[in-house]
Amino acid sequence: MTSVLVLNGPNLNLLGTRKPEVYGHTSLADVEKMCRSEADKLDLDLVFRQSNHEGQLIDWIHEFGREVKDGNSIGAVYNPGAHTHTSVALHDAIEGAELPVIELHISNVHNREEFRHHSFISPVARGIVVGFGVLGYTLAINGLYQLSRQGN
Ligand code: CA2
Repeated sequence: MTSVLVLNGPNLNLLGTRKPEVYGHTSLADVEKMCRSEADKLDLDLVFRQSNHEGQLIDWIHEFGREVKDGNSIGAVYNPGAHTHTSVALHDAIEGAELPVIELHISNVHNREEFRHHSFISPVARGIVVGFGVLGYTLAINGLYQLSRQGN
């Protein structure tokens, strides 16, 4: 079965435990359930991962770049967390692995602090979903699926 990777960066394991006014009340485990239900509808196998470590995230991006090349995956929905605003290494990993990525943010980063307005990931993303809360994860899976079907 073809897979979709949903990747979460640093501190997203805290989802639903603090800052509900920004990120809502849903836990990462609940987000995984929502993603699994969306993937099931599209006949995709969900691979759901989170890490607080940049190198681990880079290794997974490389792994799934190979999976896409081998025809086993459509790519990744990726919430890079604060790495969005800091990481040239993750930008280079996505570009180098040629991994189709939908960049996702739960909050609208553009109506928050200035330092959240710049993304190192956006220039190498196929699409961006911002500000829809955790609903964005299912929208992004669907969008990535549609793009892959169009051969984009
Ligand atoms: O809005 C998003 O999804 C972000 O990617 C979340 C990141 C933030 O650095 C980005 O600017 C926008 C933060 C993820 C940490 O999430 C927490 C959840 C609960 C409590 C504390 C942090």
